[in-house]
Amino acid sequence: MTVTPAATGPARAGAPTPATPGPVITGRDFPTNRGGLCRKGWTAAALLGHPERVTTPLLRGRDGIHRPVPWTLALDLIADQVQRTRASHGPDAVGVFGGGGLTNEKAYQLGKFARLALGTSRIDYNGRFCMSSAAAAGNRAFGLDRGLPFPLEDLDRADAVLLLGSNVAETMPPFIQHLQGARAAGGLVVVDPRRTATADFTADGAGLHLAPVPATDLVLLLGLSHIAIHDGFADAGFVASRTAGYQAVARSVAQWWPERVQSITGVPVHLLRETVRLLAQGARGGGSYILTGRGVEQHVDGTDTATAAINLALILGLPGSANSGYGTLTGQGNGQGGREHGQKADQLPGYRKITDPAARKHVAKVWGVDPALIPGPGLPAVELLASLGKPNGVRTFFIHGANVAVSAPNASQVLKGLRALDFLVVCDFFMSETAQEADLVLPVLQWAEEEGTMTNLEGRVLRRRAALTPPLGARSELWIMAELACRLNAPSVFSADPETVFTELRAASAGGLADYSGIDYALLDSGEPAYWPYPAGSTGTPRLFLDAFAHPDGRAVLTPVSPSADPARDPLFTGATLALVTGRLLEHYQSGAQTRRVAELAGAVPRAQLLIHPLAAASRGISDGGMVTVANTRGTVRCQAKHSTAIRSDTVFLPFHFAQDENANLLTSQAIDPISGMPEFKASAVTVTALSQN
Ligand SMILES: Nc1nc2c(c(=O)[nH]1)N[C@H]1C(S)=C(S)[C@@H](COP(=O)(O)OP(=O)(O)OC[C@H]3O[C@@H](n4cnc5c(=O)[nH]c(N)nc54)[C@H](O)[C@@H]3O)O[C@H]1N2
Ligand SMILES: Nc1nc2c(c(=O)[nH]1)N[C@H]1C(S)=C(S)[C@@H](COP(=O)(O)OP(=O)(O)OC[C@H]3O[C@@H](n4cnc5c(=O)[nH]c(N)nc54)[C@H](O)[C@@H]3O)O[C@H]1N2
Ligand SMILES: [Mo]
Repeated sequence: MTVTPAATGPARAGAPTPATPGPVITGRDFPTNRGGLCRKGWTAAALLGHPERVTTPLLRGRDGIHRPVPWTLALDLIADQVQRTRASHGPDAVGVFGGGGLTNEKAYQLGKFARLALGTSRIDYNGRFCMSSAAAAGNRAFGLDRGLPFPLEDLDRADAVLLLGSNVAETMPPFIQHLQGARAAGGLVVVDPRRTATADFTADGAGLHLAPVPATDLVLLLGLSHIAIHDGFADAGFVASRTAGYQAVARSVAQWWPERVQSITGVPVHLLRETVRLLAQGARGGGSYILTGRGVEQHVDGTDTATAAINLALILGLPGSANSGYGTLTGQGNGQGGREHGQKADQLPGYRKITDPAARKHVAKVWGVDPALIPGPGLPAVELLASLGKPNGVRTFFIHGANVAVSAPNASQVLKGLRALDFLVVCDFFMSETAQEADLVLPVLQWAEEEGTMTNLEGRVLRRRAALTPPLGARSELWIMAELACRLNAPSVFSADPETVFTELRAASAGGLADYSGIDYALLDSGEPAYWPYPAGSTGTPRLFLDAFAHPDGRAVLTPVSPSADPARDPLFTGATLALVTGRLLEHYQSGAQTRRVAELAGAVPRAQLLIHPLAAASRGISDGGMVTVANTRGTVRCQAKHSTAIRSDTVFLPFHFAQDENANLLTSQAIDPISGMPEFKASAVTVTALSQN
């Protein structure tokens, strides 16, 4: 491809001017974290002026080396490439991958950019890997998905909290304070195959730790529902007046008697009974909550498992009460808002369905286009990535805010796909492993440099203020989209100004499930809490479902679910294989693209370690600190072993924060949950072998 250099020019249209913080509440008063930050939070500032920051567009030459090019040239090149791809392969050969870390404004505009400027249906995002199963279960049961349908502070007064597959002590340290009440009442129950730092909080009479065989949580939850019903703990009044589907669920759990559940999950019957007793007792006292995390959701049956957790909560009468409930703990910075406004394959802004004619009509009107111009549903993330470079697949790909070369399942196949593309554009501020594969890297702004809004795990919309001037050469993604839309003669308007985009988002979301129409920047700046749905003229909704659930008849729906033998799932525990569980460490964030660059964090945990029980290690001749290979048909990881009695002896654990041959996702599979599209991140069969040291 021939390119003609053009002048960069001094204009920095995409760079916002730092704003003075408004008269907002101070960090220490903020109820969610009470001013507390975890270690990553305190060190995040180290990344802002980092020497490895990308500060100019970089074009990869034939020799594979990235060299600076001016912005005008970079944008012209992209527009030209998009047009060629569309002309030869059709609009769906252009694809977009977004991120749950993007502000609401960027996530919204990215969805619109894909559908109108690129004309493609092929957009999805990394939240598919994160919140999709819980979201699908929430929609199914409640008719609406907001991670916590209540303010986090409500937990403080609870007597019992059942925390399934979540290691908040490492992944959300400020959250721990909200478990104090349950601990004091002896009612904290942590379900994790590892004795995590979170499970340790149940010690000394503070509660229970259940350590099931990985991927058996669905059975565990069916067993808990069985006990709730058969031991007389069901809340008959609530079930009759506020739910539908109870009878079918009651029938379906009849076969999951406690001893059978013990034999599959390994959790003793008395602990199952005690868990139900604590929850039922709590519900009659200070309150009870059931919370799920990625450990139970990131499975091929993640939606059904989250559904089983909700069924249990409904049987006990927890949701919709003022002091009890069910929730899922949302992960990424904008994991909530990022899943509401259109960067999902099947979604339009305001949590609308792209297949719903009324939704298309509403959004098309706001965008000033014919509804027929909005493409239909695209492909969920795993399938989208699997289509890269394939016949009828995506050939020109945009990535905004994800490091898929490390974080997506079956990473070696993903890398192959990235390399098979005709053209890859990656917007990032670092040369992540994914950016290294890009034909063009576009340097964008970091959190402290941009204006916008985020929606937290409670559905509370928050303002993000620009506090720093970005490096010369970096641009906002809104500006990049606006410039490209202009070059592609896109219909509608693409603004580079966050407040203008937010105003449009409000109109697009009006009347949808996630209605933001009554929220504006002035309201957010005033410090008034803004929980969605917040229709114009209302004062928002801190607590959902108190009077009605979001289904048309106002009832919550119990759906019978049962374990099935999914042929795509790795059979666990055959021969000498161990179950590989992946997850997080306190010191690192996600693919490590950011935290491996912070000296303090990289120094604390410089490389991947495989947690293995001393018994499993001994039978394989693996020493503490010795090197091992962890392998299956998809790939091989080489790393150090660390003996630990805090893990089941049939299970090993690897964090997914590391790259190259320490990347845990070399081992995970692309098998997905048929309802949510969530991949199986949490249970892979592996063989572990000592590497002979010479
Ligand atoms: N330090 C740090 N904090 C983070 C992040 C980070 O990368 N680093 N990422 C953020 C994001 S995006 C997210 S989504 C959240 C995730 O937060 P969490 O959900 O707390 O994180 P994970 O470590 O992925 O998984 C939680 C636990 O699930 C357990 N687990 C694995 N398999 C199973 C199973 O089959 N059953 C059960 N019951 N448990 C299982 C693991 O042992 C692990 O301890 O954290 C957020 N916070
Ligand atoms: N094996 C295994 N794999 C997993 C998981 C697991 O538990 N186990 N968890 C999954 C989950 S829950 C998640 S959320 C994903 C996370 O996976 P990723 O989102 O791929 O992980 P990050 O490291 O956060 O990558 C974000 C990238 O975007 C850049 N970035 C940050 N902010 C912005 C922005 O505003 N704009 C742009 N353009 N770039 C930005 C960062 O520098 C970084 O390179 O990983 C998933 N993968
Ligand atoms: Mo996540």
